[in-house]
Amino acid sequence: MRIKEEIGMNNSTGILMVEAIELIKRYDNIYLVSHVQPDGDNIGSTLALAKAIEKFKGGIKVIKVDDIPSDYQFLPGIDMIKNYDINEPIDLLISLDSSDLNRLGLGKEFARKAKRVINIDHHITNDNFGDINIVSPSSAATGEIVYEFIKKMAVDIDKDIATCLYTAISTDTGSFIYSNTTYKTHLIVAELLKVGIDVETININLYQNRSMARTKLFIDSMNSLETYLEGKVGVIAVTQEMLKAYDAKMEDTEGLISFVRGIDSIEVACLLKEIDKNEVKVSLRSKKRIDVSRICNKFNGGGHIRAAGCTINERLPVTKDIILEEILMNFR
Ligand SMILES: [Mn+2]
Repeated sequence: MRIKEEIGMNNSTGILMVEAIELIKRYDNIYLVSHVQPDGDNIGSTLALAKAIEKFKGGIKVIKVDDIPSDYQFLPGIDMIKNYDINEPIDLLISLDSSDLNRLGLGKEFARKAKRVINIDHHITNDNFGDINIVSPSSAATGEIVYEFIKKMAVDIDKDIATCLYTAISTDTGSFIYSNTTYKTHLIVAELLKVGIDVETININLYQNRSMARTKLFIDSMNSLETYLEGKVGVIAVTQEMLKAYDAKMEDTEGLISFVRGIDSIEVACLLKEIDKNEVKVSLRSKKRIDVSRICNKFNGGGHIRAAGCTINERLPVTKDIILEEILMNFR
């Protein structure tokens, strides 16, 4: 009993969840959406909530706003993510794991059309774009909030839902080692394991499934590593040319930046992803003291203290200079 109480979030979050569930009961045309460039928390928490609402009242639609990386194709309910016509009636849009409307890609248009928007997220930079905002920056993953939400709905967490939630929480905590991991994280995951999910298979799918193309991309980009401040800052880059050479996609860079942060001297790791000639996506990770969400905020990006990102519309070498200057300033 005591454990159940401890997992629960604070009162105001609970009230917001009750209000959100009332909207789910009231409306017919309900859509779920998450951000572009989907990750495990995005897809896992979306499918978990989709399956729960399916059990709760049925008729839920999940909007596809980007391609699904191959790592997550094993997830139960992955086929629920589809293209939908913006001209269909839409009453309620539930956004997951997205800090602002722009991150939703074409989901933004659905948000504009919807009568109500529920915003469920854990990014500290969330701008509360919803009519109901269930935003909990202390949660390691949106999957943790969705776990609470499904409990509030009084929907039974079955193996499929638990598999999706485990994936969401495991990926956003780097397999439960990042600083966002709390005792609540472990309590929730303990509840998920109780359901009898196949953790071994999930972990092989998530972490022991790297293609050879991706491995070669890793080796090549690690060769581009440059360090600054006596090895405290590490920068690597992935160019379009490299992707072409290994027939890889930008999503294949997943895990690269953690590898750089794993170097003993590194405090800030930076990955530069060349999307286009004049568009570079910057990913930052820190180890102990630098708040990288503050750095990314300056360039209209966002994220978390130890993991953040932004986009800079410059050529790759120029972007490197701009972001490096900002990073180095944070060490003063
Ligand atoms: Mn997340």
